[in-house]
Amino acid sequence: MHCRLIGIPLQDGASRLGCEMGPSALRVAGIRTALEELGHDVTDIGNVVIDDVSDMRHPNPALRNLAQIVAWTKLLTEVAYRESGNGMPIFMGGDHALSAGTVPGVARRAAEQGRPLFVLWLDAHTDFHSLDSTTSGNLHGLPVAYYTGRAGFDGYFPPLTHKVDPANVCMIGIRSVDTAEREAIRQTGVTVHDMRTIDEHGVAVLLRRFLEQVEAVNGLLHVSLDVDFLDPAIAPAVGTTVPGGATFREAHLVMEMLHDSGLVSSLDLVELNPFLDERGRTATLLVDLTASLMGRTVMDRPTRSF
Ligand code: HAR
Ligand code: MN
Ligand code: MN
Repeated sequence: MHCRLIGIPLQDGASRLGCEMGPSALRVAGIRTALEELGHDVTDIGNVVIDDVSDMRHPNPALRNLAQIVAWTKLLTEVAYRESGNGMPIFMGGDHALSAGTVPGVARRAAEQGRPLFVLWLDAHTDFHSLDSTTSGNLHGLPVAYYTGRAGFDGYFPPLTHKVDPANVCMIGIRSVDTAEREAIRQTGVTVHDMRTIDEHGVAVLLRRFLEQVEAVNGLLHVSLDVDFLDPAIAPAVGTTVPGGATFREAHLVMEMLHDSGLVSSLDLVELNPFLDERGRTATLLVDLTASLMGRTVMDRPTRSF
C-alpha cells in the first residue's frame, strides 16, 4: 500500500490550544517507520496550512473562529480529494473540525469511482451540532452534521457537492451527546453505538455488522479516530476527556478487524493535544493503533477474517 501522510495543524475548532502540535507528535512517535516496517511505502507531504482569513459574521454569537474553519474546510476538501487519488491518505490532525474537509474530499473521490462512501466515527462525541445549535461554539462539534447535509451551513461553509448518506455513518464509543444533537441525530439514519451497547454486545459484533454492510455494496470506508474514543486512563492527551472510553484491547481489536476487512481507504487521526500528554504515550498509542489498522499482528492468522 502507498500511504500519504498529511499534517493538518488545525486547532481553531477546539477550546484548548495544542492540537496544532499533533502532526509533529505523530511524526516524533514514529508513524512513518511503523508503516514502513509493515512493508508499506510512505510519502509524508508535510503540513498544509490556510492563508489569512477575513472576518465572517453569524447570528450565533457563541461561534468561535468561523472564518478560519470555513477556510480549512475549503482547503482540506481539495487536499483530501487530491491525495486520495495518490494512495491511502492518513490525515494527521489537528482537531476534529478537519473532518468537515477530509470527508467531503474523499466522498468526491468515491463518487467518481462509482462506490458509496461509508464513515466509521470512533469518538466519545457525535459531533452533530449545526451552526445554530452549538452553545460552546467550538466547531470541532459540527463536522458530521455538515458532511451528512444537515441544514444551516448554507452561506457559510462551502456548498456540499458530495454529501455522505447518514445511513452510511456508524459511530462507536459515544458517551457524551448534547440534547440538541440527540434530537437531530434521531431524525437521521446515523447508527450510534454508545458505550452501553458496546458493554452489552461487545465491539466486535457491532463492527462486524457494519463491515458486512460496507462489503455488501462494495463501499469505501473512511475511518475517523478521535483520541477521546479511548479511555482517558490510556490516552490522556486530549482536551475533552470523558470517562468510560474504549480499552486498549477494544481499540486494537477494532483496528485489527478493519485491517482484515480490506475496506479502509482513508484515515483521520484527530484531537491529539501533545501539550496534555505524558511522555508521548498517547501519540505512541495512536501510532500503534495505526499500525494495527495497517496490518501489524501478534501472530500470523490462518485466514483473513473479520
Ligand atoms: N458537544 C460538545 C460541544 O459541542 C463537545 C464537542 C467536543 N468535541 C470533540 N470532538 N471533542 O468529538 O461543545
Ligand atoms: Mn470528535
Ligand atoms: Mn470527541
